Amino acid sequence: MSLSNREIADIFERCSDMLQIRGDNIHRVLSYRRAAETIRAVPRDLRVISSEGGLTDLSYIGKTIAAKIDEMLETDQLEFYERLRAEVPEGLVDIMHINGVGPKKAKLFWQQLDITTVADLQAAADSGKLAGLPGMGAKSQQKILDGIEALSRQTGRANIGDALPAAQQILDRLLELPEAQRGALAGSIRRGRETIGDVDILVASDKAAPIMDRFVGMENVARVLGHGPTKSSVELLSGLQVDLRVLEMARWGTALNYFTGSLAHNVKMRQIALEQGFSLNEHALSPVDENKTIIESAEKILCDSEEKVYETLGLQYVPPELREDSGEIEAARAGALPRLITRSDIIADLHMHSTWSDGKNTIREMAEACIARGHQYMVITDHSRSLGIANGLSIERLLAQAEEVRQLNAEIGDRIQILAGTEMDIKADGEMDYPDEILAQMDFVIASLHSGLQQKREQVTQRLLNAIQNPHVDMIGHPSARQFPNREAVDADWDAVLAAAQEHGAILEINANPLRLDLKPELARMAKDMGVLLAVNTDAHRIAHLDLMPYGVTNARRGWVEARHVVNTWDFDRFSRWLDNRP
Ligand code: DGT
Ligand code: CA
Ligand code: CA
Ligand code: ZN
Repeated sequence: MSLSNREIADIFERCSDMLQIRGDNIHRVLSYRRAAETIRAVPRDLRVISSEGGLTDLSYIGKTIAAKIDEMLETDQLEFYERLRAEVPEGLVDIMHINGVGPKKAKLFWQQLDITTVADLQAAADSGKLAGLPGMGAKSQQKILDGIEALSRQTGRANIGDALPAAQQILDRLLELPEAQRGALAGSIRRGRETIGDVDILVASDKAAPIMDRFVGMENVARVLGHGPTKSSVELLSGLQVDLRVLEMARWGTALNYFTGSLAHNVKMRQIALEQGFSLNEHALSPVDENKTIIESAEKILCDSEEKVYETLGLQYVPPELREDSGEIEAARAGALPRLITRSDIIADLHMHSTWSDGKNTIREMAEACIARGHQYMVITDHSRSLGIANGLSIERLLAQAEEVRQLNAEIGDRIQILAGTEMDIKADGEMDYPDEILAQMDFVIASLHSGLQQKREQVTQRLLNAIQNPHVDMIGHPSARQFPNREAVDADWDAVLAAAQEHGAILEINANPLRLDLKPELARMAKDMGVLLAVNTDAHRIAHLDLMPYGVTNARRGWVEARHVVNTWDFDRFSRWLDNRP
């Protein structure tokens, strides 16, 4: 592990906050804050800048800060920060950012009431203790409570890219226990939603106690919210809440079905069960009489698999990603569920970056990594010249890069086909960032929105249409430009965009990065219904990002997408024939 620019900036920001709480000179406080801002805006790796001796050329970075950056680059930590943390409880940083608090009050609460976490603060405000402090009153106390509530709304849902690895790790830990017969993630995380309210885990066992004990005793648990024989809940240090339920193997199917949800899917399932004379809950299918009352004397049907639940009700098995009551039950009844795409259908990645723009690995490294992941072909698509912040390529550099790609392909093309592409900016004024005669020389052209994302619907739609109608553009990257948690999708006339993509044969991307997942499932579903071509790509900026593909596949599955709708399931012959038929 080595610290990224972003992580180094975050550490300086926290140092600044802690110095401010401690009451240090404001110039010192600001020097760290400005350094953090500079680092966030730097388009190049600090490691490279440091190796060139260029750190102190950056604004607001003098010798002291540069030495601290070097220390972090070399040791992955900062002693100054560690010393500050020993002195100022780190939870105060979160407290000072609550609306209505600030550094002075954070310090006051800490010194007068020993408050060091947001939870402490909430408890003190709830019991009226804050109002008695100097400079405080009932009004300011209420304002703080409102601020805490706003904060919890903001951080209320975790991104699946954070929640899934954490959840999987917990499940794996529990399954190490000999008492655990079987385990699964349930709830929204199993359905693959983009954001997760809390994580739901089910374990089958005859002996719940050791499983519950290990769960509440994990080292990353911040608070135990409940610890019982069938259900426990914890809050992790990351803030993520996790529910664990332990049940007997014989009821696994009904339980997993119930706790996977969604609520709306469950409601429909219960209706269907009732129509067939059963009451369905997490424990069993219980026969009912004409008044829908459970017949106690009748034998209940236990299901040890989900398949059995659906089968008993005369339904096709519904994959979790479809369980949103958006037509899946009707389709399951008619035997008309789609054959959803899987990760193994995907044999190429059409969108990735290299050190030529803002990627962390060379073209050769990316190629070797794609080979290791079993891809048959790949496209290098660095940013274009307008995107200065991402070190976008001038025309000269683009052509030089294409040359390098073709040389590498000549060298290792027996192991993977490497195509020379670009992720070209659709500029804010609607122009393409490279002229047609340059695009004509590329193997594959992505066009993406990166700026002007607040523009009005007509303008954004027109920009997307310009790109789709350009005969050299093969694909629109992350079409709505949404980013979790804060960046909303652009406002566009999607009916018009999808229709144009269909007409001109342009591919729309399903970007697999969990912070994007764009097209979103609803739009992906509309697109494939209209016959628009799709592609699921990682948009990798480093080797590790190539492993984000499953998030894109899950997102596609939530859009009812099948392998036949997705071009990077095609073998290379078919894909290159398709390219040959485009300008
Ligand atoms: P989340 O946590 O907000 O991302 O969404 P879910 O779907 O994971 O919701 P959660 O954790 O409250 O509950 C997990 C599943 O349990 C939910 O999808 C359906 C089921 N469930 C929860 N409460 C009820 C209920 O009152 N009735 C029924 N039929 N099912 C429920
Ligand atoms: Ca949940
Ligand atoms: Ca839950
Ligand atoms: Zn990209």
